[in-house]
Amino acid sequence: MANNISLTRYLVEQQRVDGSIPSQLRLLIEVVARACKSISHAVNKGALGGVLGAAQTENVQGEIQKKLDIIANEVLIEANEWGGHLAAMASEEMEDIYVVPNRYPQGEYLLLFDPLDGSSNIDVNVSIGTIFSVLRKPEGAAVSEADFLQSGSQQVAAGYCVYGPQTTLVLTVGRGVAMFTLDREQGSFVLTQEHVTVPEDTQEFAINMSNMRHWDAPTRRYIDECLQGADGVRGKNFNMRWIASMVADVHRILTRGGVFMYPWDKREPNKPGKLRLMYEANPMSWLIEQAGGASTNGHQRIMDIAPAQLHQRVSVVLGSKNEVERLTRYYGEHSAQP
Ligand code: AHM
Ligand code: MG
Repeated sequence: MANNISLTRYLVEQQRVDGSIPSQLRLLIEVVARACKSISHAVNKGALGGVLGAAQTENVQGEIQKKLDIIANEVLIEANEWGGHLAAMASEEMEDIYVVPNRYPQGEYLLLFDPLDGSSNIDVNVSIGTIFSVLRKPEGAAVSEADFLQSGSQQVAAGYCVYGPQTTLVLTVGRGVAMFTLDREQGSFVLTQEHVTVPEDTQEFAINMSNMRHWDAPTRRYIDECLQGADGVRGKNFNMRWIASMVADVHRILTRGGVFMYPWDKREPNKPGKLRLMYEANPMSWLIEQAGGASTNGHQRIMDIAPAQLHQRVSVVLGSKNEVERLTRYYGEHSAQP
């Protein structure tokens, strides 16, 4: 790989090769990356910047917002509203869509984001991140929430930025997955890995084990078998990791394989899961699939789900292909039981 390929150069060259990044989309990705740089800066300052702790507000999901949730949301909106590349935005932290104000030109794209994923890790100095997904605005009338209700397979770009020991931006526009590391001296994202692949097999799973008693039967069976290790039907030992920041767990899986699960559970039986389809599960599913992995809700490919609501939740199993397929089989066998 050539040295020092900036995100800008990567995007320009990619457009030349296969036409996959028209100029409005390139501007959009660059602006999101710039916003992530600014969020990374705020995250790094921590207590010195007065950004830790809770705000006195709740978001649409009924969760207490952290100061950084709000800061990151504002940074993304302010960075993206004026460039003419977007028609509207939607965020985990806002109940309604944010339509680009009249004083700015409207573009052809829609941006969705979880501005600060892993909020419970902010104050304990553990990796957190920003997740984003880009859709094309359907032709026609003024932009509305209904325009956002497209399946994940309609995404034109998706990615995340993880604020960890390094700040890394991970991106797909449908031609594989590329990773860019923030060079703080240059102030730019530099390409550090292309053609990211998730190994088909793994011996590592990620799930919040404290919810075990609430799980459904297929999840229990799968994890039980992993825990039996070399003595059980799997005939091999498994390791476990759970960071409680989806960005960090997915980043590990893109780096060395594994399977990530946040299944439906009995704590809130009327909700399909904890994670949100539009700005968490869909972008992560596309990245994982683009890297050769798989992603399902147990019954259906996540990116085939037709969304009914902006803040819809979903059960998530994603990562190394053979493990995801095994779990899908367990779901199939379970629902086939009388
Ligand atoms: P958030 O977007 O409000 O931070 O919530 C999503 C996070 C995911 O990043 C992570 O996988 C999960 O919630 C952790 O949940 P739990 O604390 O139940 O283990
Ligand atoms: Mg989140």
